Amino acid sequence: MKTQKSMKIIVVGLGYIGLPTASMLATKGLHVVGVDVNSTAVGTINQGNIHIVEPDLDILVKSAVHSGNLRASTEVEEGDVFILAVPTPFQDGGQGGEKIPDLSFVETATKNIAPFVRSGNLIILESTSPVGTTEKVRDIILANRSDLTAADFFVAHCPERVLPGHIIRELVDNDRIIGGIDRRSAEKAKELYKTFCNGSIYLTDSRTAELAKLVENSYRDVNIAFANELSLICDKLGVNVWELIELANKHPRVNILQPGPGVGGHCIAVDPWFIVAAAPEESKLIATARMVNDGKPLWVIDKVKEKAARFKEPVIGCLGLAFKANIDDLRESPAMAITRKMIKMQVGRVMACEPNINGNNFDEFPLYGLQDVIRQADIVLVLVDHDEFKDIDSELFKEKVVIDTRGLWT
Ligand code: SAJ
Repeated sequence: MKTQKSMKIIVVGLGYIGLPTASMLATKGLHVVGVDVNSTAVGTINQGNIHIVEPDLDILVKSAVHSGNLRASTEVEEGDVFILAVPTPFQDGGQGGEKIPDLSFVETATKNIAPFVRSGNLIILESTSPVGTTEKVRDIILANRSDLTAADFFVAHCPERVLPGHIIRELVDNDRIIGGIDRRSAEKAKELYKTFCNGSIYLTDSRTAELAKLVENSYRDVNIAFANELSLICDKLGVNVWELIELANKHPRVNILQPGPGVGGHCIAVDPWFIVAAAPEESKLIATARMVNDGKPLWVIDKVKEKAARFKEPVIGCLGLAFKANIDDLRESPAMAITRKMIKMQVGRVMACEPNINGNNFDEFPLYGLQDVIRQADIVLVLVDHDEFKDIDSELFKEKVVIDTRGLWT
């Protein structure tokens, strides 16, 4: 049996999860090869640089590459452990209009590693996945390797749980769940994660681990939907939703989340659909929550249209485009969807401000500085609670119509 330090780990997918995990393992002294189809990203990483924005990731990658323990490549090779950290997006196609999971990246990655799997290897699926995907990974390997039996290699699911913006800290501190295809697989995966994870590591079977991850994000989605629904009710009844929530949360067993312009990102807006697609009849609450959250951007646009009707040539200042505060990630961002749609519908002249994005690297529509937007806008629409927006002098927007979807100034 090899010692941890002499083991070679192949990490497939060098995105927000794969790259931090690969770098963390490398800085703990393990030999890591990161594999990605994006040759530009591979080149960037091999120079010790990064292609994504995440606090402190640059330092970690630099030290991993300079230690000689992390190397990036576009080609898979033999190793002792394979970690799959590829995207699992969704696509339209459910019979009831629901979204269904797109497992093509996991399937392709598994087929790519299949020729390199040797007896005794461990394969870990990190990607958030529908129930049964870990078993599918095993079956794809077996279908591509008639010389191997299921007893020859180990397969486990270790879902990532890190919060974008805090990935490095949470990678080390968060508890982990590991679900093995069998007990031995889970135990082997635990040995590996123990090299960098300070949190507790809980072992279970692969299907429970898969569902636990989906449930965590669905729990948050349902709770945000409750807050978003309250914001609609409060608007109708003339009650300040932020004050309402603050007061209700004084109850020892109440903890309502915050309403917003909708739910974005590539996790919470996606993962609940994996449960709905698998058990549509049984997951009515989860599906409804998704629809409440997905309906919020349209509600915000209607609010803006209602106010804009008062002006002959309304100027609408959109504050923030990212899917949440203090990041530059635009994936599934409700702020982006709202801004884009208002431009398309010609609700008025839209001036967007996103302090975390350099306007020179963004060509979909022009970006403006904060002061310009506030000065020129008739309607100021707060879409993201970035720190930069928090301390604006309230005198500046005294005469303006303010629609604050994040409760930043209320
Ligand atoms: N949001 C609200 N109101 C709130 C909280 C969030 O409107 O009270 C919105 C945010 O603005 C954003 C969206 O929800 O648009 C999601 O943001 P988030 O911070 O709740 O979560 P993510 O998507 O950045 O990360 C989540 C995390 N999951 C949970 O907290 C249960 C993270 O731990 C997971 O690892 C990640 O999904 C993932 O990759 O699955």
